[in-house]
Amino acid sequence: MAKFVLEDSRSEEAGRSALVKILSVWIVVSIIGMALVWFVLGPHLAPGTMTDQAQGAQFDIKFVSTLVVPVLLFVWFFFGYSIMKWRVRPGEDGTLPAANISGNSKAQGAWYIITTTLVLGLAAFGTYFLIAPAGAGGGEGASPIWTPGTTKLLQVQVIAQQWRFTYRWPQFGGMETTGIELPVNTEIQFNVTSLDVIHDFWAYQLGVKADANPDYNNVAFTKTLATGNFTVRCDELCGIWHGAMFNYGKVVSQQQFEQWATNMEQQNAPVTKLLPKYSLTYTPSYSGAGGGYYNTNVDPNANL
Ligand SMILES: [Cu+2]
Repeated sequence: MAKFVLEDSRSEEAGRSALVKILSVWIVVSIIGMALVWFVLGPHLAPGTMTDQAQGAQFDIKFVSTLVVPVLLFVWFFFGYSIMKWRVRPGEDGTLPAANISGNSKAQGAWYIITTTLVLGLAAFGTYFLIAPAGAGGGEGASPIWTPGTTKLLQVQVIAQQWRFTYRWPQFGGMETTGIELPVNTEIQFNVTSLDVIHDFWAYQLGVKADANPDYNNVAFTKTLATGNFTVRCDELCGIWHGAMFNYGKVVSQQQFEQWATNMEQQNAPVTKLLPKYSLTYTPSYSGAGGGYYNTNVDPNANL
């Protein structure tokens, strides 16, 4: 068998100069790419900037997306360069390129150190930003660990059921509405529950997402920062019309909100009278989905 002869481009020196070439182009392109992602793409990333929590999520996504650029480019550059320069040509020993990498402790060490640092760094970053500085906007369960640190909260109960959301307002006489409006620059406390199966309250542009479980009060916070529209979707497969379980909401001025809520309270007063007492969870009636719902241990026929 003919001995394999190293070409110039495969000597150690040539390899090093190739690496320097790849690295310099990589650094320049990475800086440009990172700037583009941060400044051009960044402000358009989901979920927007309508609330504190949305802003926080957008920052996290922007940061991670920017960090991804050099990693992705390095893989592409290295891959492209390898194919062009180091591919096995007809008549060559195909095991040589692999042999150059296996057992290369420098390359392997660098790989381990860089990937471990990146992953652990991201874990620390994610954990920190999940808790500080403004909470994550996620459902925190019945006794939330992170709270906004103010007692001046607008409380909105989200009642999910197959296949709609209803909103209940304990600070407005316990009225129920099918739509949702929120005042700007206000801390909101969502109390999310379900009347039947597992749903999920996902107010996309608010950066809020909380599971809606029957017989459970799931609390989520957000602080509105800008007016605008938002979409509410169910984000837990909940039956045949799951895909149709959505509605729209609005963040409006505080004055507009007061007006809307007061109007709704008056309009709904006759219905509110018939509702069960405001409660953090409700048990459905035995008469099924069409039959409304009642607090635990209340005989639905007692009012008839
Ligand atoms: Cu649902």
